[in-house]
Amino acid sequence: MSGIKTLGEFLIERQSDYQYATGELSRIFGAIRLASRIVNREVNKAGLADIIGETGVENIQGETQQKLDVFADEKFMEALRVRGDICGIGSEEQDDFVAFESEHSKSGKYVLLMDPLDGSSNIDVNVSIGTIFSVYRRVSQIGTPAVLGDFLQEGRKQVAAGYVIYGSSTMLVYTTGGGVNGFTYDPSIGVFYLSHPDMIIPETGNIYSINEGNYIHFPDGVKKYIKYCQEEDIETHRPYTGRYIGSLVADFHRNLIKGGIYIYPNSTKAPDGKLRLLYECNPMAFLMEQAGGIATDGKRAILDIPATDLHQRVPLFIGSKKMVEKAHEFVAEFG
Ligand code: AHM
Ligand code: MG
Repeated sequence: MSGIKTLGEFLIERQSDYQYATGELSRIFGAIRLASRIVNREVNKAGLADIIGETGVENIQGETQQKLDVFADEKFMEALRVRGDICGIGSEEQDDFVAFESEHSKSGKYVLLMDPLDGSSNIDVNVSIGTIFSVYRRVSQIGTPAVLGDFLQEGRKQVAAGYVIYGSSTMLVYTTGGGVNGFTYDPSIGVFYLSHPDMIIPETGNIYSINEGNYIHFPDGVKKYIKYCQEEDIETHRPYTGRYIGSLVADFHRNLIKGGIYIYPNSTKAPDGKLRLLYECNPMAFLMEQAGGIATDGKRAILDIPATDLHQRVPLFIGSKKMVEKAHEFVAEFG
């Protein structure tokens, strides 16, 4: 068994790398690991258990929640609440943040933001979905309830971020600022094993991922970049391959491994794009920068964008360094 490392072992080994090495981050990961195993079990039996389908309740963005979203939201919330290291949670599925009430939780030093089940429109067609999470140190006083300011921090302040992808295999990929590592889940014994150490995105690639059905609504710079991706050029290996799952975690994960660019731009239909800064873009941007790639809104680094609203949306250009830089050239020239 030499050389095989579990997520638990890896976290203990790396504990001294954290800026604040008190074991709390390891316990937070323990909660994430537990909740993701429970969600994984439900996702895998979704078709059998008839759990899929809509609850009919709309979330803050007016989108209809599906049962597994609610289930995942509850499981992550419960797992993190009982441990006391987190004083509050912001969730894409909740209108407002939740400040935990117990004295134990109030003395927690961290807040967590999450999209408990991203890509939920893919649940009933058996396509990969994911959980995205992001951890910050609170800015309010320890011992008091969490406040909005604890959640509205710049992405640059994240102490940890990651995702779980429920796919052909389930993986947990995370960073605490010292590189990106990926762990594959063995469901037969319930353990995550280190399978992708020190993940680095290729500097360039040949995959572009964007919902081209919205082409007509895109800004000119994005339209021209799409045409660039489709042109023939042997030296730059174009035309690129178009790959779009419509599930951010899955599109990101593939591009991280193979090299590529994912774009969810602003458009006439969605003036600020669709994706949420706090729940989706910041954690993915932290991971991407740690893997050697770039994440921007077309101009600014995502991690430097001030957070003003829990459900704030921003355009997202994320992926291989050279590809995102090329997309920027088009945006700068054509808008
Ligand atoms: P969700 O959080 O409601 O699931 O929405 C986010 C998802 C992303 O996973 C995905 O990249 C994007 O929405 C797809 O949107 P679209 O269908 O407009 O292309
Ligand atoms: Mg989402």
